Amino acid sequence: MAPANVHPGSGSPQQQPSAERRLNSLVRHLLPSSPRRTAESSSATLESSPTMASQVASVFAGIAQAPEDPILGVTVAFNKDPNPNKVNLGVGAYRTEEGKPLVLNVVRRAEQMLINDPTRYKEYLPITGLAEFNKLSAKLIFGADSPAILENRVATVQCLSGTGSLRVGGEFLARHYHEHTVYIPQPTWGNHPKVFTLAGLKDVRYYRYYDPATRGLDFKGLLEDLGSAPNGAIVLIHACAHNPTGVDPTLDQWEQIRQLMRSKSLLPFFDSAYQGFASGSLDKDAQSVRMFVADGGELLMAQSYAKNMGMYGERVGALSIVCRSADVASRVESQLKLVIRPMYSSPPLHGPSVVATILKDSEMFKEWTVELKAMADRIISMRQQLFDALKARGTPGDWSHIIKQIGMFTFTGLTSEQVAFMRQEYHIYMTSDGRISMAGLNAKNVPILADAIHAAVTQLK
Ligand code: PGU
Repeated sequence: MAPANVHPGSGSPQQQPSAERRLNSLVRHLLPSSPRRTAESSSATLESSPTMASQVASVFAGIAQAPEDPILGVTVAFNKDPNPNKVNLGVGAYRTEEGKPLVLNVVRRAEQMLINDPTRYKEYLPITGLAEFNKLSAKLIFGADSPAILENRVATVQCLSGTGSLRVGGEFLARHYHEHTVYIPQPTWGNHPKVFTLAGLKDVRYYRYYDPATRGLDFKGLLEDLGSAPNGAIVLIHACAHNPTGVDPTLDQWEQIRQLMRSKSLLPFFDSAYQGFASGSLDKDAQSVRMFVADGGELLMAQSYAKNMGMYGERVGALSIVCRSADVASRVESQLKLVIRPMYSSPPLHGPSVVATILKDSEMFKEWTVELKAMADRIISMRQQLFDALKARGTPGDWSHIIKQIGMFTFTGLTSEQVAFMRQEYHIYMTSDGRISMAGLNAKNVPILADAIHAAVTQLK
């Protein structure tokens, strides 16, 4: 019988590495034997024949199929739908009135400037990232005249967008903070509990936040739950434009939350993914954070430029830890480096260079705020259009929460059955909790959405 495992260029069976020979002999052993092998089949080897390779048990054979992500999986399903009129209101990503993703003009301009600069290299950044970007990011969220910045007691490290900032902050706390209980709002962005648990903060608990009856803040429940939290517990707070509910505390309520938290030494961990998107003003959307900094206490801040600068895929963000003194901040930074180095060594260069170019130039900064406000305003006008469209149809229910809620999302109150019905019948995609990304709406698809909601609430009660 001719040798069964000669691969073109691989030499005689004797010259093959022994592991490969053993594998090929295993393949021969597992395959049904044929007394008369043709020259073609006899020349097949493990590498050249996927069908043969697939008959060897994989070392990963026992792995279960993982479910799709509840948010990003909506886009996966949307992309598979061939219907030309489909609408994606799942992921929180801005779309223009024409339904297209947007790169801000000011971002294009900054990128062009960077490309035209022959002095720029692609060297590694330090573990902590681009120093200029870090300083500017802290100023953006805390305010240029923030006492914490002026007193040099903020440790800021560049991270992989908001998610990476939360993760690095979580791991830092798991290593160096005495309390591992973290409270997150009910409901919250679905990744929060996973990020914290995997960062080593294993005791994740919920505090009441949203009241489905009023479609507003459950302020009493929030105060009760934080009031009974163990002293020193970490509390995750959405700085503005709460995801998914679009419900934020008033300034007066923030002040009460601050007093309660400080009285129990609860450690605030702010997540700021939407600065500028709630009101259109960067300063206004940072008010909650600045109240907590003004009292001199400590906190963590995870910042993302995904939405407000449209830098989604560039993964630009920062983690700041506000400390009591410059000395503590410097030691905190040294420990943050030990969290980051074995995780991804150092962060990417392009995104933060673009952001820093914009933040440090007053004229470009101004241009950014105008573009940001235009995005926020378009979203606000979509709220009104959707509300009006439902009113015009006489859709049962009170839909005023659509115009009361703020930020990128409306938490519609639609049930998961109604959501499934709208996907099936109208090719409208949203997360199963009934959240819709207002940024995905435009004058063309608002009537389609309103028809779908009307049908869903009248047919499936
Ligand atoms: N925190 C909150 C409250 C968020 O809503 C998001 C993104 C992040 C952090 C993370 O943002 P990155 O800066 O991109 O890491 N939430 C969006 C985007 C899709 C997703 O789930 O990541 C959303 O649709 O909820």
